[in-house]
Amino acid sequence: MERSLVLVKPDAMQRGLAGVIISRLERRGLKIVAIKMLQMDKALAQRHYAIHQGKAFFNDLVEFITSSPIITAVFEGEKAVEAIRQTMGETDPAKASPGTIRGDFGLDIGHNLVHGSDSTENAEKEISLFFSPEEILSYAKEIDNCMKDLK
Ligand code: DAT
Ligand code: MG
Repeated sequence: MERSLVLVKPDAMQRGLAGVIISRLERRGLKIVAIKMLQMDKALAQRHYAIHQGKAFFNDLVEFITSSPIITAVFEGEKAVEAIRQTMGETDPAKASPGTIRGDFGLDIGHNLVHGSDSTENAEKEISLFFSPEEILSYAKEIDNCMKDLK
């Protein structure tokens, strides 16, 4: 089953939006298989956002993501990466559709509330930055069987 890494970013934590963000992902049908709260340090932020090193916004991004505790979680489900990206909305909240997390709660690209991995390959890499294999708990839910019957 596909997995993806989600970060509830500092702006969402400060605004009290952690619950609604996690809830929207759960209600989409995604399963939490790992979750914890932490404050990223500069080194972890630079590794997590390594692909953006050298871009104009990189330093601000690192400063922002390390500015407050965050919640990090692994969500599991069919096409989890794509489903989470859709539920989050476009990177720039000003362009994100209403009904998405970013489209409903944000306006500023530098404060877009939530991170979700952009590919299964990056998901695996990002998950390993935040979680050891023992911290990821796969478990069955009754609903899994119901959904299987519907296919
Ligand atoms: P996403 O978070 O949708 O995967 P990304 O990987 O392109 O977007 O960028 C990572 C984060 O960097 C993004 O969530 C917010 C910030 N960012 C991206 N483009 C930016 C820009 N043009 N100006 C300021 N911050 C930006
Ligand atoms: Mg990205």
